[in-house]
Amino acid sequence: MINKKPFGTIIAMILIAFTVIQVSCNKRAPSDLTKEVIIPRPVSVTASGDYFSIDEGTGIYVQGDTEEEKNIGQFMADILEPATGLSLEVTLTIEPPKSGNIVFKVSTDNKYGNEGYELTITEDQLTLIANNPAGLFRGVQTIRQLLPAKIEMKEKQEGPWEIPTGTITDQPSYEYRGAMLDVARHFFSVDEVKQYIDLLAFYKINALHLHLSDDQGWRIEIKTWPKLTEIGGSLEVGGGKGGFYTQDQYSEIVKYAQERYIIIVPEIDMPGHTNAALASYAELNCNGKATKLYTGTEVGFSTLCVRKDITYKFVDDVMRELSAITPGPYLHIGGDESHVTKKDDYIFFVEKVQDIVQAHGKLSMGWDEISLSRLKPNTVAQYWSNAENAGRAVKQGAKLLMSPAKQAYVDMQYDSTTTLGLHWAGYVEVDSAYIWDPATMVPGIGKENILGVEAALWTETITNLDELEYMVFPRLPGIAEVGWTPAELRSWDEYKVRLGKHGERMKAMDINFYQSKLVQWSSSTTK
Ligand code: TNX
Repeated sequence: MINKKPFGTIIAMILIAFTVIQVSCNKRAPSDLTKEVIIPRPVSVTASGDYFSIDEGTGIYVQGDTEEEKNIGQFMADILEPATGLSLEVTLTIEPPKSGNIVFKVSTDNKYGNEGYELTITEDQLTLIANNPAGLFRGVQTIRQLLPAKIEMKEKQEGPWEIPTGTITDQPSYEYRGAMLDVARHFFSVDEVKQYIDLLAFYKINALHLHLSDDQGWRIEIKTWPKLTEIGGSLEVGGGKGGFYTQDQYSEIVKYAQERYIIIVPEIDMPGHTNAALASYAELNCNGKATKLYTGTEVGFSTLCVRKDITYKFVDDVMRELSAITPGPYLHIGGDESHVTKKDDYIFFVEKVQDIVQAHGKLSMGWDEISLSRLKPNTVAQYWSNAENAGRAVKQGAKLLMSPAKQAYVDMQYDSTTTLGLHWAGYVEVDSAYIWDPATMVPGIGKENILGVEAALWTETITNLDELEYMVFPRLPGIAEVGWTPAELRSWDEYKVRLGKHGERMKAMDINFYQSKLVQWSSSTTK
């Protein structure tokens, strides 16, 4: 017999079935903190299977003793606000907070080093501990990456805003993790530089090296030599308008970077790469005649007049003014590709300039060629291609900053189809920028001789932020990981999967990145 149920009963049964399915779907799967995608990869992660949620009731309690730590709490609240629509209250306190909150603590036990941190996440509380504000700031970047990718979007998104529970203990392998931006070949505005700084901070980079002068442009106001920017700052590659930073604008960049625990390393490239200065002041030339401004892309044709006294008055004025507005320890003196400077002159010049830098209380940094000269004990040589130069620097007791062109020059094209960039050092695909170890790069030079790593963006072909992002992403996150994560925790096969998932986050951040075929991008990433 066919059991004829009334229509109403059938509807009721369907509704019950739906509810049962919904309830079982809503039941959260246990979380796994070890599976979260974090770049650079943290040193140690353990999972405990629950979730901590950020909602209207969450506050940020900062158990530090200064406004500085409170500002980091506020930085985090500001980052979370657009997508969550929540304005988390930040409180400086010594009281233990009620459950459900985020706690920042500064610990004095020196366990985490300058920039290390520990994150302990339970269902009730998220605790971030570090020895220094810089460590808290780095930890905040990890927290960002533990939330869903849409946390980075500018418009309000649907929650929930959950973070898997467990513990992360983390600190950098190398003390210096930098990015160089050439603002001389093409000028980048204060606002563009700030946007770049925000991206660098996200990957725990701690130094922005600004290449402030070259043949095609002088980009920093020097009050005692005003024509440097009036004339030397007026053009750029291709004949465009150029530009420069006033000292106040430069200070604004320094402050913005400082708030993100990033130092600015200003570079004045000398004695070669100086046509913009030579065109601005006739007296800097050996023949007393100003050169013409240059907007091409050749290198190695210019030199300061090394045996003239005025040259050192010039260098002294520039370095004095720069050191006064640069709180970071380094002044970069360039020193690369001085092809028309006699070798003896070059050596004489680099030695004198190191003295000047030291007299202004700073340490010299220079491209690896500077090792032809006697180096001061604290001078840093930036390795870009010549192992012999690197070896000579280390023998003199100098440390190396590693920017090998075949790995860390992010102005190199990805492959033969890339339209931006150059390829004199070869093509640098995303894997090449990741698969290298600073400590085994140059025979005979180990980790103890290395200050850190730096991704360099020369801008002969790069004219705006969109193009910058395309060249820098996703190679910079890889180089950031080379500098942060111990070599034994790095493998391309594991990283490429992580990067593929991270694509969604770069997309949420509106980064114009290169979708390399070597990486399987998660489906919501691809256009
Ligand atoms: C070499 S590497 C240079 C720069 C160019 C760059 C282009 C180095 C220290 N100097 O002047 O812009 O190649 O990739």
